[in-house]
Amino acid sequence: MITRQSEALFARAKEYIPGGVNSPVRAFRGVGGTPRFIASGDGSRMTDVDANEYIDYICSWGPHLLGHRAKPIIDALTAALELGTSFGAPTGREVELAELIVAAVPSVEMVRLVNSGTEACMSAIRLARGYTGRDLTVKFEGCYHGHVDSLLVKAGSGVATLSLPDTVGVPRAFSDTTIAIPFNDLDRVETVFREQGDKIAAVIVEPVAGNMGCVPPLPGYLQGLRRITEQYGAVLIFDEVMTGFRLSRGGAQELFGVTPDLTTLGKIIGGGLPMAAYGGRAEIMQKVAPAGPVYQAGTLSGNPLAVTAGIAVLQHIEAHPEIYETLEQRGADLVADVPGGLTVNRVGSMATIFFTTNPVRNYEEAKQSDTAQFGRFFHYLLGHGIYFPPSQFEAAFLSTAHTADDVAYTRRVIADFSREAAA
Ligand code: HOZ
Repeated sequence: MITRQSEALFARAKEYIPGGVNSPVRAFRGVGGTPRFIASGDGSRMTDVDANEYIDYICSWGPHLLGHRAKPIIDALTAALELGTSFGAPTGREVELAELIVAAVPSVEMVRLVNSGTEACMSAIRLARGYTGRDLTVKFEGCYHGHVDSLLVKAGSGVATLSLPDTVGVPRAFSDTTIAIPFNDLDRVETVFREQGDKIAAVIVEPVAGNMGCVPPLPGYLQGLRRITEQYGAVLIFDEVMTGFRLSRGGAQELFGVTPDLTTLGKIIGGGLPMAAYGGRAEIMQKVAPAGPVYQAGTLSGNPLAVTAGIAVLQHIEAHPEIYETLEQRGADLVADVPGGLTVNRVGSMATIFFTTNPVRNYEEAKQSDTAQFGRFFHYLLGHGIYFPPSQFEAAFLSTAHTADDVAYTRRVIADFSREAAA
């Protein structure tokens, strides 16, 4: 596979952009080699600047539920461009998107639009503090809620991929407000609340973790978090930036039947443009300025183009509820032939193949994976035109544009890799 143009661009990029990328995992440090610079995307495929084509299982890290250049999004954006790109004043389209989110996500009675998942989680935490008058946050090791100061403690995603100490640049006073405990361990949550329950403002969790690889909640875990937070008057925040509108129209909270107090959303609700949101019970959301005293603002919040793309996706989802059956089927098919000796975690259209024989239920277990072998797997797939996340600690995503043939081919290549690796 020729990668000359990508190599040249990467060399240039490193002169001007730290590490040559604008978000760390993209640099391929977890797997080695040169990141592919992408020229275009269409449906399930991306093409790099050397004209290599890949079946894309990153989907822009989640947003492309309908695949690249989905027609409803492109049509809506083309029309919207004619009207202007940003006004810094309210638009009817923001109201429309808010209504679509509220209609779909069980916990969300009111919603505020922001620009990134980081911003959504940061704002939700601040709101929980303002609402409860308490300072502490409980998070789970290996979960990642964006690069919010206090939430980088024991974070997954790029922090895990690069094995970085998680608090460089974060004042001790901020990280001291975070209690990080293992995912999927309710006893630890009980203990923490018994000891400091009256100081805890919020528990924030990815209901299906995606940033230590895909790690589903154990049966009863989310229900347990709901019960304990209710008992102690803490705000339960589901970070559904990855899972929102991916696992079902109502996200993981609908799938598992647990309603948090606040929810953060991102990725799919922007249809590939920068967009995120936080929302929840009206009583809590009414504390956000200017309705209430908890301040949060943004010049490009509710940007008309991002909102237009979001509306197009959410309307499509509303009109086509059957997409979730297709996504489930494709997800199941993708990992159907993964041989023993590896651990597959999958919920619907998000999945991770862990290079370990152990079950992976938390970050400690994810870290048992053979990351060197994962790197070989990644490059084998890439060499066969399949673009998986370049880190053991990320989830792969499918879209409705992935065909049965795409998945069957990928499945064969995964099986070939395993056979060759065992030989
Ligand atoms: N933090 C993202 C994955 N969990 C990576 C985002 C990106 O590199 O675009």
